[in-house]
Amino acid sequence: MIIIGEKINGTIPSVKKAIEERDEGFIRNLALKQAEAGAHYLDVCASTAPEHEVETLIWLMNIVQDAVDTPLCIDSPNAKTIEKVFQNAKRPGLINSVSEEGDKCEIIFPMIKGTDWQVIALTCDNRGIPSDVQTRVDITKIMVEKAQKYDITPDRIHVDPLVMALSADNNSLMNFVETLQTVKKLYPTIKVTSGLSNISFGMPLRKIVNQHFLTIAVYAGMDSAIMDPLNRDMNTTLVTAEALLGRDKFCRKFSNAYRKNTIGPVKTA
Ligand code: THG
Repeated sequence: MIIIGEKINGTIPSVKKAIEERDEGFIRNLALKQAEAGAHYLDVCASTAPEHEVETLIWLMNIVQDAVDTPLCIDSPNAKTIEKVFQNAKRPGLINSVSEEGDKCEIIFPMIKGTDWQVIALTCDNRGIPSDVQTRVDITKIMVEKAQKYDITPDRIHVDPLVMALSADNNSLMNFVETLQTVKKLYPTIKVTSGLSNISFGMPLRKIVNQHFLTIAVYAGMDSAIMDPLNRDMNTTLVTAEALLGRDKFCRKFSNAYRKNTIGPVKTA
């Protein structure tokens, strides 16, 4: 599983405060801890008013890149913002995200043409987030074909089917699985990603629901996850699911994680 660490996000109250106070140490610590926990990319999301977004993102990017070598996942709803901060990235990472809304693909795809950058592609368009599988697949096809014009191959695209809250849509998880299977049949090398927390919105015991969602998504073949790599219970779920599915030779990762005391009940000396 490719882990995209989600902790540097201005929607989290403590991070919002650190951004407002320009507390470099707080952000730096989140970068170090997530990298140490095994994150492959570090999401950076300013979530500030649009007029401060570019400046805030560059500030976040500089702190993270000063602290760790882990590539960034540049997270903004605004493609123009991503375009403005892109040059500040020291190494190729992930763009989060494009979709069929407005001219996002037309801004982002030429920008990453001929680079090693990858991109998260949300399956929504000017009509919003589809509730059915077919529209999600249709939107994916349009984005993959647009990407192809810039020599961006499907293996550089992480499709995010935008999982709805289960409490609002009973078919949410099954639609995610079916979208994943259909787009992978069409494009065998494409990647599928998801945040882990939308599924449980409006439900009690959210973390439990999120953990079980992860198990099913791993089984279905999800390639990357936008998650909290510091969440011990979530890590336990991930490492266990991968071992059970035969994706952890000799259960080595599982054993090492246990030995390093990063999974299972916290052991106190
Ligand atoms: N898809 C894509 N990008 C995304 C999302 C997505 N970016 C934003 C969001 N969804 C993913 N990021 C977060 C960041 C923080 C939290 C949830 C999603 C969050 N964090 C709590 C915290 O850190 O305090 C608790 C985390 C925990 O322990 O589980 O709630 O869907 N493409």
